[in-house]
Amino acid sequence: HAIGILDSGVGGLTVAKEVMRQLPQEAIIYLGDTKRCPYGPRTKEEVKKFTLEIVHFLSQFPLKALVIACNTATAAALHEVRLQIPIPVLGVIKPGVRAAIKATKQHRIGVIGTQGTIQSQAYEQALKRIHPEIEVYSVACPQFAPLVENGLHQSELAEKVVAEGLAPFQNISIDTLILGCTHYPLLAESIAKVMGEKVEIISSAEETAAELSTILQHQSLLAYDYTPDHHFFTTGDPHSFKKIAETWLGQTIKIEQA
Ligand code: DGN
Repeated sequence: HAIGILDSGVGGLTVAKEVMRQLPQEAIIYLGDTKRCPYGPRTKEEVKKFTLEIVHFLSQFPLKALVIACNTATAAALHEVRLQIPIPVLGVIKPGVRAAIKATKQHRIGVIGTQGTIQSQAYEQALKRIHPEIEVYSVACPQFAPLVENGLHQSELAEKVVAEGLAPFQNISIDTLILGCTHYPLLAESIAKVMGEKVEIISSAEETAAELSTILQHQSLLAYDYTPDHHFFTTGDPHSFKKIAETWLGQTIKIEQA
């Protein structure tokens, strides 16, 4: 049985990469809904519908756990997906929140994400539930994910767009910034450059993979002695997906159209 991972496009690969690193014996079945990306500007109902469709597609494979590796989809549909399938389902918001709480010293945390994620206030609520005194500054960066989807994350344009998107933080002092969209780790260099070295950048990938590992251990679901065969699907153009995926993952992959 494999680990299902879904995203609106290539963003969830940041989580897949970390799952491969922490759980190298596990097989992954990934779907990136590139054709319908970005999810950020869509309504909650629409994102929920798309997410359930992907879950339905992935359910044709034998899965032992599912990771919703998209913050927008986690905010819109995590609860619903958990009701629909009888396997452990993880989102990426809670793991990111936990990592940020561990990292912050001044209890002043910034969150960047899509409009959908920021409007849902999912981060704010989750952070304040653990630590009511925490100050949260949320900024939607709708231009970031499309940059990554178009393979422009290492361009000069990316630096300019990132600097503009993060401009609201010029007048706000934070010590921790949550990358509340799984596409953003691909822009981490430009983001770190703008924020400066005093701000710790948190991506939820590492913490999500760690949580997955704990769940598999507790439920005796870990794979052993196994050379995993990963499958990657995209609803969009397989060539551009493959290019971004192979550079990011550092290995060649098979990519199929879904
Ligand atoms: N990668 C997704 C997220 O984490 O929210 C969304 C990107 C998008 O669809 N705009």
